[in-house]
Amino acid sequence: MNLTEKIISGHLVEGEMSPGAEVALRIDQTLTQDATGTMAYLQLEAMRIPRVKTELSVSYVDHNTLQMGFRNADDHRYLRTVAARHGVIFSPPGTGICHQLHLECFAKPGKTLIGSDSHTPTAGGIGALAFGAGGLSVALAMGGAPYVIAMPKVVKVHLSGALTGWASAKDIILFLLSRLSVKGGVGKVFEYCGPGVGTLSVTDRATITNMGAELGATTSIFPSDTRTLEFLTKMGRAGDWVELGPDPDAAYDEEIHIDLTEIVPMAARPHMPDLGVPVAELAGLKVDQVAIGSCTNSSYADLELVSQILKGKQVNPGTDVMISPGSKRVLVMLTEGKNLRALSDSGARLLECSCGPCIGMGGSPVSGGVSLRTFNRNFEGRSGTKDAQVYLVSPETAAQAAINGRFTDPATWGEPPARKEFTEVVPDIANLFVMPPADGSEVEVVRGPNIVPIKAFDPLPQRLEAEVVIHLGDNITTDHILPAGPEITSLRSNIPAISRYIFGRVDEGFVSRTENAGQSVIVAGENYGQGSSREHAALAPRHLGVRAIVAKSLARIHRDNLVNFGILPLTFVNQADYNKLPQGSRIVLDTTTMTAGGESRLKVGELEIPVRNNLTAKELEIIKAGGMLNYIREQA
Ligand code: MIC
Ligand code: SF4
Repeated sequence: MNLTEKIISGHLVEGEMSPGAEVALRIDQTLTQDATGTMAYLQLEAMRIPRVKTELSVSYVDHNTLQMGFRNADDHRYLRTVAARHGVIFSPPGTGICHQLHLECFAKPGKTLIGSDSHTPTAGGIGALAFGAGGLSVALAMGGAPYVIAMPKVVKVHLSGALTGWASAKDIILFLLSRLSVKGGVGKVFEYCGPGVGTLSVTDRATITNMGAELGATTSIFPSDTRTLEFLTKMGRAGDWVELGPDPDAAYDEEIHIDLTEIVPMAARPHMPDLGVPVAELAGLKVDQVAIGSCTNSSYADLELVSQILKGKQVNPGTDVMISPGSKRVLVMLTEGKNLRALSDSGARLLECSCGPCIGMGGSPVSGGVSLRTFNRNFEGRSGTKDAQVYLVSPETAAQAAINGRFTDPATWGEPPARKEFTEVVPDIANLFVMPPADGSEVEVVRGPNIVPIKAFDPLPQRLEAEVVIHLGDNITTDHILPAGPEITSLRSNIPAISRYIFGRVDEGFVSRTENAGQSVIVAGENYGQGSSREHAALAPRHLGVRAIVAKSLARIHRDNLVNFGILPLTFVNQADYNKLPQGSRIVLDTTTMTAGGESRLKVGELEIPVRNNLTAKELEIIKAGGMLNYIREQA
């Protein structure tokens, strides 16, 4: 067996491990973050589950930590109290980014983890099998339910050689993305192996598994070896180590070879993570902003390296440079290793240990500005500035641009400094988390006025008559559907309010048109719903009356979120029919004759358009019931 199959078979509750078939997995750990967590815990409460049944569940607050106005602060108080009541560890704002903290403090090789954030596969860097999921799926897992996925194909990514010069782990994944595209990983797990693996540290590996999300992959994973043991030992968790890897004769569905000696510094151009080119090709381009951090590149090793590059230098006066450490431990290590001084003296701005500019929580670039970010997504407008030109780069490339104020050719950078993974003695950090009481039943859950309970949805009508309210292209992200930023994200626990922003940056008339339509349909091209796991991108459209998505293809997590909230995910049988459903068309669908995984016909006037549903029998039942919460109630 390969490593993925080993962990899946050890957690298999139901199903068979043949690609595409449904498998239900026992989930050992869960994580949530604040922007998706409020909804997840409201759902946990709605399911009347008194205490979580997982080995470990953690609630992180890292996305919106600004606490501008009461809404955001109230959300944090709700998360704090609901965690204590239900046996969940609470990570207060400022402690760090969920994925970096989880890697340092909780992730274990061989364990299963689901998180209400698409970058949960970061924990694959330590050998955990980790999936991003919608909040409702995470709530169900906290309640002890298995997590159901389509058994992925397992891709062997064979790494040989070692990185040279200024190339880093980030460049490996940017290279892979440029080769495979943002939909190249759909339905697949990327399992890394080969002699190159041992040359990469755990945080390097986590950078790669983190951005496997941008490939659309189900997840990515590295073996657990002596580097993993070293990392866990430094984090004071040697006892969590087990050696794990594929059998020597393991079979895979596909194979990719990467010779690490051939990797060069890369930059993903605006506005997609798969638009990578060698940095050398961009030499000369002026850079207005450099942002270093995010769950992709905010480890001590990354920031220590940046500090070595910036040491004794001044950042370019025309470039705004900001740095967010991934966790308090990273911050303390930087302080104790005297690296913070070098960063501060360079003139860079130091931000809180949180997601920050990555999701547009401040740090927006200037109008039309070029921003270099060590992050994982450069979708148009995500930075908060619609016409900004965002490039994704490694910490090395970012630091060089910070000094030079422009992209320069790596051939001119001289000798790269050695990467240091840890300080001599890794400090033990006190009071990072708030532990739940042994019995939380007396804890009062405090809800502010912005926390609105979720209303029940009606079942799918037997005859669905609906209007096509928007006709979209390929690769529509959840950031297009529901933008982030402080103003909108503070409404994540208030569906009626947040639904006013659906497609706001794409089409201002969307909300009123959809409300007027009563029942509606969205038509899209390939890979609809890629990116974030935010279930609000399904829940809020459902609130506005959207009953079906008809697309050429759909991204995994978003598709599951659509099912959870009773929206039919349909795909065209003939891709050419995509043009036959323009905005304003009216469709009729007889839902009584629909069969799981079968074809149905959309009637559009005289025309009949065949569509497929790819749903299991249970998923079809869930949608017919009007969504998962209704379904659970019916079952009970
Ligand atoms: C993101 O990177 O897009 C986010 C913000 O972390 C999202 C979660 C969210 O929208 O709350 C994700 O990746 O799932
Ligand atoms: Fe936070 Fe950005 Fe990572 Fe999402 S991608 S979890 S917003 S740091």
